[in-house]
Amino acid sequence: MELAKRGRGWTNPNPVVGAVIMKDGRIIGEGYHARFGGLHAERNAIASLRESARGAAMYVTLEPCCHYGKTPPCTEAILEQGIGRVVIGSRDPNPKVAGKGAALLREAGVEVEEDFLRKECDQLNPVFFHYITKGTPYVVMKYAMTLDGKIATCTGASKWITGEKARERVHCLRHQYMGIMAGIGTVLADDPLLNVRLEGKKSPVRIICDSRLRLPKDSRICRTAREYPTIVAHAAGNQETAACLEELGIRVVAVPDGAGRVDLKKLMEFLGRQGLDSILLEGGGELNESALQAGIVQEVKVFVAPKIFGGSGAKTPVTGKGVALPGEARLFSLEAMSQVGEDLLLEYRAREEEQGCLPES
Ligand code: AOF
Ligand code: ZN
Repeated sequence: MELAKRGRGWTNPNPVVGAVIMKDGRIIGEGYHARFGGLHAERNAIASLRESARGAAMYVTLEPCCHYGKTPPCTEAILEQGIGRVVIGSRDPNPKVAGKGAALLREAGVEVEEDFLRKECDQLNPVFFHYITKGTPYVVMKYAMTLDGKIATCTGASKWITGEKARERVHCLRHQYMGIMAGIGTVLADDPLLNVRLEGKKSPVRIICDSRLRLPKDSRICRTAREYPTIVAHAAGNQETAACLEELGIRVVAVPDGAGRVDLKKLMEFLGRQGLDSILLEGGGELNESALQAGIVQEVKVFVAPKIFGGSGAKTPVTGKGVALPGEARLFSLEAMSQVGEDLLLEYRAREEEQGCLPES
């Protein structure tokens, strides 16, 4: 699992996978999937061998593939090496694999154990499981708030809520997901770049929801559109403005919902078709509410800063209409909590997602 994590951000839309080969209680080989299109974890582990793996055991976080994709089947390499036992963490919901990898190995006489640390292994790839089965990006709503639930002061100032460590963590998250999405309100208020400013990490595709195409030509998003791929989704923007933005290198798409706003479900289908497996949603409140209402949010990550702003007009993470009764609330399950510098990071999965995305055991 630790090996698998090294591939984070580089393998999308493929999973992160780690593999270890054991013989006589010793690790004789290890590898991970390092980048999209590259060798799979199993083959990298085999490539690292300095001795024969005949009769050895392979521990792998995901069921080995048995299909010809960008690389030949891993099951073939495992059999060639004479590996006698394969211990598998996650099952692979990819229809091309889905149990066929494990079955093929068994039929060839390999001892196969499945569901080993399955829950922990599954947690490595929520994005892959969602995208391979649904075809739409896995959406992570992220925000930072004070103890009293504010994302800005009453004057609108928001720099900064959390400390440096938490802000650095956000940049790591941006590297991990293929897209980053914000509403025009946030862009007009903060003029953000929405890129990654860390050595050796990559930036996501920027997606701006801008119903009426109000994105200013001199915004930092527009000025950097040739450097960082940018998509602007609108509902009722005029042709001329759209053409202007396109000239700056921005991809402009019309996804109207019939009520003058962007249809987020349709936008997710479009982005999925473009190959985007994951999106970090960085609000603000209006877009967050619309995203929740559209049912496109799979995960929520909240940074809580040890401060209080107060102010009845100060912005909160989710605005819009909201629900009328507590019983109508959207429900989430706590997945993890950790301290990042002086701030707290709370990570939640949407309840529907929890039931819907993982393959049956
Ligand atoms: C990976 N890395 O380590 C393993 C994967 O297009 P390909 O040939 O790279 O195959 C991608 C599929 O292979 C992927 O959807 C998953 O089902 C399976 N296993 N993929 O990218 C790996 N073991
Ligand atoms: Zn493979």
